[in-house]
Amino acid sequence: MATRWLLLLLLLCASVFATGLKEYVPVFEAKYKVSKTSALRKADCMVCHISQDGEKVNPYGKDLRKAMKAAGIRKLTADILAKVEQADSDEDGMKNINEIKADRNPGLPEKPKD
Ligand SMILES: [Ca+2]
Repeated sequence: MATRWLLLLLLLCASVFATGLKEYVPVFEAKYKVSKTSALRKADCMVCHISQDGEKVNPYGKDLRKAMKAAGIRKLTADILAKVEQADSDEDGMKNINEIKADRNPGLPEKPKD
């Protein structure tokens, strides 16, 4: 019986977390006017996360978390996104804002296009 309740609780937590992720995506897409055909749109949650189901975030997600913590808020806003624009979260030599403008994932290091 206890196992069943634990399982139900886990499922509930997982769905709440998944809803949280989905609330962040529109904030990002609205701020940067992400087009329907872009790589960033296709990346969806993976702009910040390593896996669709998890807590794990990529370096861009980590910087956003730090900015939220520093601001004392627990949700993503356009202002928080702006705070990490000048950083190079994935350390590939290109600032986050420039990667986003170039339709590249700011959390995944890529070689600059020639
Ligand atoms: Ca970068």
